[in-house]
Amino acid sequence: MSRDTFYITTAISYPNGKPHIGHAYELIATDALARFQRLDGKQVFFLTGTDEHGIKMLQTAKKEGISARDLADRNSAEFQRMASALNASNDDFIRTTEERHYAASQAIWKAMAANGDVYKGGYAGWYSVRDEAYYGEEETEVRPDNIRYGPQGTPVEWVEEESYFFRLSAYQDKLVALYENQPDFIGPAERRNEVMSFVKSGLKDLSISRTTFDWGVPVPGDEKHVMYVWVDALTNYITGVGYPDEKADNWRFWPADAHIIGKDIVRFHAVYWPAFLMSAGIPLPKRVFGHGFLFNRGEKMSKSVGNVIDPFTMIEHYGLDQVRYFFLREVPFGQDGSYGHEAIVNRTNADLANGLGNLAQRSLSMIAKNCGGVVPKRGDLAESDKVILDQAVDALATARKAMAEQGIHLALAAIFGVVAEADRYFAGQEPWALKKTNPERMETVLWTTAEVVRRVAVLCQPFIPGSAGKLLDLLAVPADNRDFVHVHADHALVSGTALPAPEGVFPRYVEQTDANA
Ligand code: ME8
Repeated sequence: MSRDTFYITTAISYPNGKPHIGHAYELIATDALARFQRLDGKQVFFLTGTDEHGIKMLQTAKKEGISARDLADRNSAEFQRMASALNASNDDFIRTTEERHYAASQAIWKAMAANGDVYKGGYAGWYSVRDEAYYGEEETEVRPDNIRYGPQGTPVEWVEEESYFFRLSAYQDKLVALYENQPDFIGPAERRNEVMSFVKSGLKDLSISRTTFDWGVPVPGDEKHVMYVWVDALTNYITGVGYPDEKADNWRFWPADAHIIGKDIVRFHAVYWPAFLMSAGIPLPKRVFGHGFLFNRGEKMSKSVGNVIDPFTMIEHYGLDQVRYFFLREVPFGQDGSYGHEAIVNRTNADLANGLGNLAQRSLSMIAKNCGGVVPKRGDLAESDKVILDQAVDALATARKAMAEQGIHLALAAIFGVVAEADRYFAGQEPWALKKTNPERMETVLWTTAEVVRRVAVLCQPFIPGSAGKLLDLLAVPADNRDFVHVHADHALVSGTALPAPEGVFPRYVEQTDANA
């Protein structure tokens, strides 16, 4: 039986610096996935937050001459500000320094220990502070600069100290069985293959505590130790829905339907996390999806933009929905992508300003001028009208299938395919010529076009929520008639309904020619 709840998370970001475009990208994509399910009738819980412990935080704070807590407070606030600036619809924002999270982390630790999977020993091995990860010697290499590096290209250091261990080796077969029995557990396929071969090559027990610093969650019963940052970080996903109180109202959202993370941290989510959960007797998430990395093409973005790696500047310069649309449509979700000024301008001008925006503006201004500012009269529908109207309904089915597998770009391609088709329909019907020859037919063509715009706008809400909402306002669609069930013809525009004065929703980006810009 399929559940009517849907729980989705982003990774929680290290607040050792300000948020960058990679963080924004993950949040935008996860927001689109969350909004899609909400509009499709699910009860959604969407969690994001900040991962505030670990040596990386401590070292950065030292460099800046402040405490780790002050650094976390300052930058976590920036991450929260970014979430609002991106119009993210997260239901909660978790910080791992919160009381509730200490309780959850200590509870899962105790459950793993009670299951016999935690023991004390001595750790001696390589550690990367930048990745906050332990690596086997065979995964590291000494480069010509005489520094030893880990598999993600970050320097590693030798660590030797008393430590608690998690019996990860005992979970090797269970993990392989999980990947085999639940082939959707890891996506996309490349990530699944990587994890599968890592696990099959043999798992060693994992060091899960540190004694050389105290910025972390204390190990229950042995407070000289703090938990390895990834043990507490991964636990955020259950803290967020009430663990260890399994009677908490939000606990019904567990297990998570999807953890959306970057490809660099798939190992933690697809190997350590399910092993911890199995050990603690907690159900496993349904899917871990590793998206690609974004790279600035290196080109100068625009004279006036300055450093557009900063998500705030980017939103201010191009517009929020333009930025959201660009990343979601341009980068196949799951693959790496690059961004640059020209690519953003070309994509958003073509699809938003000249595409959807122009179609809405042309049809709505004709309606304002020629139909008395009300939804035009719908006469008998011709075959061509029915075809384009049906395409918008079909796009929902295509988008639903794509979004179930995080194919965000494919969903958008289907929806904007309808826009392109509707543009051809509008041009082919020549409503401006019908005005003299057949005004009734003109009204039907304008009704059909406006109705297609309505359906497309409903479908666009997860991706460009603000602009899609404005389009629906221009069509006088009531706020409670905007879910995906309303895409259907039963909820079509009613002739005679008064419409507000049309206005442009997607301004065209114009290059600034001013030499000082
Ligand atoms: O890894 N492009 O935090 P983080 C796309 N705290 N995604 C990127 C990116 C880029 N250039 N750079 C980073 C951590 N990301 C841990 C997670 S979860 C229990 C703990 C993604 O701040 C990255 O892959 O380094 C990760 O999913 C997220 O941003 C946070 O990265």
